[in-house]
Amino acid sequence: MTLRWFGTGVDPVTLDKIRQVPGIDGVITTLYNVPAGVKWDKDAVLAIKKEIEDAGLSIAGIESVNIHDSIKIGAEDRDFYIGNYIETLKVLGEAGINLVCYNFMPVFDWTRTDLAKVRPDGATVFSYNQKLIDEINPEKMFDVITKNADGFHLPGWEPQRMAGIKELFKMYSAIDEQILFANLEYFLKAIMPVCEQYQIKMAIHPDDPAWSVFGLPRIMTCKENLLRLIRMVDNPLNGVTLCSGSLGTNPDNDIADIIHSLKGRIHFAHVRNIKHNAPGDFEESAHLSADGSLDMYSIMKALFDIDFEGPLRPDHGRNIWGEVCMPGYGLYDRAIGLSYLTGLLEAIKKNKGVKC
Ligand SMILES: [Mn+2]
Repeated sequence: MTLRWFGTGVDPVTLDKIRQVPGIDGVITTLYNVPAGVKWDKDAVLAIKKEIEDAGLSIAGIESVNIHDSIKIGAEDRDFYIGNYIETLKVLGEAGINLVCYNFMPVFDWTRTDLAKVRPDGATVFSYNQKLIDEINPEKMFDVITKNADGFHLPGWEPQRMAGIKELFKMYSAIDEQILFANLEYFLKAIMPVCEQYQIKMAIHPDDPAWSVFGLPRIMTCKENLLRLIRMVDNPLNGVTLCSGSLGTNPDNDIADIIHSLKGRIHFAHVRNIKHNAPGDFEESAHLSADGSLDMYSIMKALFDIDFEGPLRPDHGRNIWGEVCMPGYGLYDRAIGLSYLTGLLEAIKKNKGVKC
């Protein structure tokens, strides 16, 4: 059981607080201010590792090492950026870190239309409404997200990247799903030797929401495409981050079935709930099954049944009790979520006669 932590000076949640969450084993972290495409500094990795270990925790994995757009587009300079990625993996491998989460979404990472939708109990959550997206000029999307973010910079919405957004859209204009898949395959084949050398598991995060946004291609959206990913580079180190909330944006995705079909290739799990309001319209909810549309018991049971052994974390939380935090990443609701998931797992294990 882990929680995501963005680092001192970025994340208002401190490691000493995280350590007090019952059942916590480690954190998922990153070098937050390093732009995509830049090689990670060895001393900075060792420093954050030491800081986390000094706090009585460990690094369970990195989320994320972001992929430069040239790699996703297949631009002429992609080998340069793949080279930097390989150097970063070496630095991580030498530091004893062997799980890397990444995504392959064009231009925008996760997308929401509201970062603080008020729910009936007064909690605020991320929400998404396709109708609103259809009315927004994509070049304005960055402003929509940042205006909403209480002065925090959000993962995936780094200002330096979004400054060139017009240019980015132009670069992606010739990219369709097939080309994006081919560019992903090229990238994975290039990095597999270094992953083998250090036994680093690569765990691609599904696209969120799990459909095309602003006409940009998206490929990590459903069981069929996830299976295509693991087969096209058939190395056990090429795996998936099972994010129930991202895949769950599409009600056609049967999360427990997807988990079973990816047995052995899920290296990391994000478990959270969402509530479907209408097609293309959803909001995040508490982790509790009854508060949303996903059956959290069946998701946790499926992970147990396939012998999933990687790190698992609750995902975004609601903002509750007036906490001042990065939207989606307060301590309070994520700690509640973690406790709930730990409880489900204890019951599943004991029901199967497993001691815990
Ligand atoms: Mn996720």
